[in-house]
Amino acid sequence: MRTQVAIIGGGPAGLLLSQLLHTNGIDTVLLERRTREHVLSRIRAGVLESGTVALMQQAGVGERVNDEGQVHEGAVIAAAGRMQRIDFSKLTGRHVTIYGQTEVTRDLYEARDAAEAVTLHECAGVKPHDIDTDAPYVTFLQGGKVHRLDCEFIAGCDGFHGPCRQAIPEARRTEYEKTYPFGWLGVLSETPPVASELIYAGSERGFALCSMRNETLSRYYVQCALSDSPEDWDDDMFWDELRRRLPEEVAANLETGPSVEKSIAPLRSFVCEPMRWGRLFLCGDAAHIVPPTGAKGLNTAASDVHYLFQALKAHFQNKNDALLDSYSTDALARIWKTERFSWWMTNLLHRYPEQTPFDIALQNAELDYIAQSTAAQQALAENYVGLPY
Ligand code: FAS
Ligand code: PHB
Repeated sequence: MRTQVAIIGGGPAGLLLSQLLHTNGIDTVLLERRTREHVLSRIRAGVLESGTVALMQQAGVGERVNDEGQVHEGAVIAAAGRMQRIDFSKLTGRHVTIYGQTEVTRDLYEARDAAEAVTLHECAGVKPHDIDTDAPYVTFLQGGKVHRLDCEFIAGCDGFHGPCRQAIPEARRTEYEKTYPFGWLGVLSETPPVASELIYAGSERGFALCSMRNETLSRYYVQCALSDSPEDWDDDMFWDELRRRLPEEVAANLETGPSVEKSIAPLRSFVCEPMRWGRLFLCGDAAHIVPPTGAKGLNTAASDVHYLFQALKAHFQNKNDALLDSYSTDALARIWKTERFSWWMTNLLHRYPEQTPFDIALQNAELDYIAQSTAAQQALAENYVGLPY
């Protein structure tokens, strides 16, 4: 089997890259470890930057997100006794779109089907080879047989636990990591959202987030202990704790119902440098992770895809490798800014186990500053809607 670009991983990064390359006549084969149903069962991100939506349109999958995605022109920070709306449109002229990652992957899978693209599922033992030569290849097990896929480039879109990052020699990799002493317990409920915009709440009991997928599907999160498991929280316990962390006037409007999904995600900041080794290019969670507080995970995978797509297009169409050579530097410059913003939003709104009164006073001073300064609100807004590519 041969292709121009082998893509390892069928999450949003791999699917979006394969579809963008296809629209420019560049052949790909995508190798995914899990079944399509499993990939589509994941409940993850919900907020799309305008750049991510633009990439979906460029990839020919912009119709449903345009029809069903909800444009949000602001969000509320509820902490320190106040509800502070951050007006994205007024402060930046831009907005975000509420559209679940599950739907993004669904749209991309359907586009790959329509293009009769080669997307192989249940591929086991996927392994990149000879990445530091001009004839790399990938081996994998599928249907009880070992297969070899020869290619010109390999895109490592295999997420945090995939094999591609490890294919870069350990001695040449620099990995930066920060783990947070708490997680997020997330609940999906078939109930109307408590508010028309997202509410990021900080309280002495910890962080909470009120989000949604559409007018009848709500997504809520509460900060929880790393030692917790979803089974420790029955629905009533979750709703009671969420109410305690919200302003009274919001809690009074909360419509509860049975959870249709309940999961805990640990919070971590992680960056691997470089993101390229020979003919292997890392993309998305394979290279970096952010705490979800800034709604950046999926969107930073999308910006990596933008840089890698432009670089591969320049190679195949103009025999120009300048963008391939600058890919890691270009992608990391934006990634580190999203790491900073996600870390900053997390510090602003979460309660840490060993927090001192001084730490809490600093949090409140930051919240006061945001409430009183248009410049501070603009800085938050321009990071949240997405920095330029
Ligand atoms: P993904 O992890 O989505 O996709 C990688 C793919 O590679 C997977 O399908 C995996 O099965 C496949 N793979 C792995 N190993 C392989 C192998 N050996 N061979 C072949 N395939 C392999 N971001 C937000 O913005 N907001 C959120 O609320 C949010 N919540 C999250 C909750 C959880 C539990 C997690 C894990 C992440 C969350 N994220 C959130 C971040 C998330 O959305 C990621 O940023 C996004 O999925 C990144 O997309 P990919 O880079 O494609 O990685
Ligand atoms: C979500 O809707 O899942 C969501 C929204 C904003 C975040 C994180 C998650 O910052």
